[in-house]
Amino acid sequence: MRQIVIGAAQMGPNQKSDSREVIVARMVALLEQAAAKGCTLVVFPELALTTFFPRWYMDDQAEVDTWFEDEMPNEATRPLFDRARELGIAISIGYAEKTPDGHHFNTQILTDRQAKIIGKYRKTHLPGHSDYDHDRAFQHLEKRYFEPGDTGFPVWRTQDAIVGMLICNDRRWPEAYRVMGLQGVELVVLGYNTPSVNSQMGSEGLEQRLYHSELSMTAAAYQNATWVVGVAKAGDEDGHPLMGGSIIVDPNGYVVARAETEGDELLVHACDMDLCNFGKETIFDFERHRRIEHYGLITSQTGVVRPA
Ligand code: CDT
Repeated sequence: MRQIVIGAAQMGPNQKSDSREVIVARMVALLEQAAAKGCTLVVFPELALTTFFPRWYMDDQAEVDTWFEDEMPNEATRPLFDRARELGIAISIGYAEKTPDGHHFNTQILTDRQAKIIGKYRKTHLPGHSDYDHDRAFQHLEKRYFEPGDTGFPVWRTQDAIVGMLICNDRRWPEAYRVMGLQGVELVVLGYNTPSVNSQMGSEGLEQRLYHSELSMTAAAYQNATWVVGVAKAGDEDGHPLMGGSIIVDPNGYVVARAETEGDELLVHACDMDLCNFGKETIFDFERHRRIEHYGLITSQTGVVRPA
């Protein structure tokens, strides 16, 4: 048995006026709870350190940059890294990253149990739009503030497992999981900020939005015989509701833990990485069963081309 006790640290809302220090203190409190339950890995949401700022239209790049981190760890996040090291807990955190040469990414990092960063993933699938959209009930300006990630979908060996990361909208794209599946991934950790309301179809409803989120993660877990841990930042951020629905999914696609609130809430599950073996050796033994001669369109064509 290769067991990792994983904490999915769902976070409640971060208001625009909340300082990084106040937010990090909440994250440390979740980490302490995780330690008491024996976790060796805790996963935090996308853009964990700030409000979901892409809902706000900004013209001034200096203002935009106030939502980004120039280095990690930094002064505000050091208490989290220090406590994680003392407790021997690996962490995965999402944040807005500004690189020394001025690039902007939506990023997630993974540490080892000594709080050393061993992996960095930059969000590939950026939803939303670049310019102010008058037709939406509210804005989703990820394409304005971030560049598409340049990392691809790497995996890392840590805690005797093969681990990969995704960020929010990435969780809806089967290609992303499959690229990691082809590297033997056994655990996909991901954070998200998903508005409770569809800005382009208000009638959609929360139930369907939660269903689509869960469907994406459970299907991918089964089809790649991997654990998936999806962690929300939820609740009302300055009048804009984000849905919860954080889950831990086993390699058969079953949800083994699910958040019940839209606040700070820790889900814990002892995840046995050896549960991935059966699926990987049988129905999803890629080496024996995949037919790559028929998959070319997936990488040669982006959009739909219908027959004449
Ligand atoms: N953060 C993020 O990627 N949210 C998207 C919302 C899509 S609506 C523009 C998501 O897929 O959950």
